[in-house]
Amino acid sequence: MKTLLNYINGNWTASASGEYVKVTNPATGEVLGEVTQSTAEEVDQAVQAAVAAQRAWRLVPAPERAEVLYNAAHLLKARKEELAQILTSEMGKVIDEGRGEVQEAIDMAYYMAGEGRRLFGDTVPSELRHKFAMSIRVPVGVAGLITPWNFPIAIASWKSLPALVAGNAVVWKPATETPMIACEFVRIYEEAGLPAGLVNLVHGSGSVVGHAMVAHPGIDLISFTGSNEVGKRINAQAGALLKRTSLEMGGKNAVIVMDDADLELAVDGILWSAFGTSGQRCTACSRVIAHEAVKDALESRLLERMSHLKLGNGLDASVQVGPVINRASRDRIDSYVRVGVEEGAKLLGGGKPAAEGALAEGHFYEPTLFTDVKPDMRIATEEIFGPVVSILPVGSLEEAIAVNNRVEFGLSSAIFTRDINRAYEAMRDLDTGIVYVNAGTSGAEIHLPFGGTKRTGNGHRDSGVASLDVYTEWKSIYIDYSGKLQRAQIDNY
Ligand code: UN1
Repeated sequence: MKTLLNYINGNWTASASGEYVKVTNPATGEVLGEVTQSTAEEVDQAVQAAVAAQRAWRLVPAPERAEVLYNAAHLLKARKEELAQILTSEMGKVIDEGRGEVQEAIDMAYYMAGEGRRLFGDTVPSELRHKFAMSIRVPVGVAGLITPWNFPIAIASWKSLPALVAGNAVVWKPATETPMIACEFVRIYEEAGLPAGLVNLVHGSGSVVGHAMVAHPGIDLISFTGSNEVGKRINAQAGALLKRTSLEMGGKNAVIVMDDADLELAVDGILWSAFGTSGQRCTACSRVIAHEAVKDALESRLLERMSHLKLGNGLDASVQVGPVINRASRDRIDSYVRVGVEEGAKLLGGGKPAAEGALAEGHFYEPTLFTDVKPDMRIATEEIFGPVVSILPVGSLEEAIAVNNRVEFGLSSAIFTRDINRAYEAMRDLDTGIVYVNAGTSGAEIHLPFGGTKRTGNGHRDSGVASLDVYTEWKSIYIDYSGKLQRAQIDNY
């Protein structure tokens, strides 16, 4: 059994609290380790280390900072399989997806390392003679990262890599369910040559460690991915301190299937987006907005394919659907299914926990399909974060787009159609941060901005160049080489 420790100022230490939480494999119930539970005191130690380390780091040329990121990228790549196994054992996603997630971190590391030689600002003409004008990016200072269990290394990479290449230090609270992969990621930074104090890992609960991070005056910004409920609390607490927050929260993503769609392709896309990661992605498809002309065909094809999905331990390569994260999550998913039935939605398949044989040791839920779901039902509007998908029939593209847009979230959406005019109309009108044409709602690539509209976020983006906006301030610089006072807007007019 492993003991998972904090990493503060380059030292692996246990919290003085003496408290630990067990880490278990959600597929088997096996106890994998225990993780130290920190207090505000350790947050303070981490912040002090970060503040001191950042003072020197900001002066290291960005291409040199990037060398550490390249090293980290190589190490992530060399350890891809080992990391994927760890990730799957503590989080549950099937091993293929575990590998995919580690690949996402590798891609992000190479991409952000490249930013060491870009970090572009603008040089623009001055309106005055003998005057030069430019804008540059400067680090914000110390970034507080609070990350979820569903993509424990990919999302940590989206946040920590741009923070570091831009010259910030990091205090990171990973999810309590996934401390093993977090420790491995930090070990990689350590081995890559990152100076002590630049990444500090503080394990513990949101109510103690997360709260202390948001409150700490030495942490300049908070980047958070997780539930809306927690995001709102962070925003309120940070807002009172005028602290920058980047929030990425819920989704209620839909796949639109038009009457001219390639149905087999749409079924592939829906199955992957709805049941991949057992529906526990921010980008998961939880609504299928189906044109009534293809609704029946879609239902029968989906049901047929669902009946062949194999549930089990994600480390077994033949398994397609792993467990959900814990018992509470399984129960919450089940209560949503009961709500759906009570609301009058038609349950076509699944609809209960899966607990036969070896599955009884873990937390499994049957892939579940509802149909004849109305747009205002709770199962059509609230994030379920499990393998449950609802079919909502519509009669036109306009209605499909309206149904997509009426939820309070706006992360990802997709349309299956062979009509290029309809595709472009959807690209223009779907009110989400990510839109797919002829692919499911999952599968964002790291060099594009990741995030959503409305209550999914607060206008910021993870990954892509856009993520640099979270971790940098703009500084505008004017150099007057005229040798005299030149007043802008006055002396030139
Ligand atoms: C998430 O669920 O928060 O697009 C991240 C995807 C993955 C990332 C998901 N690349 O589904």
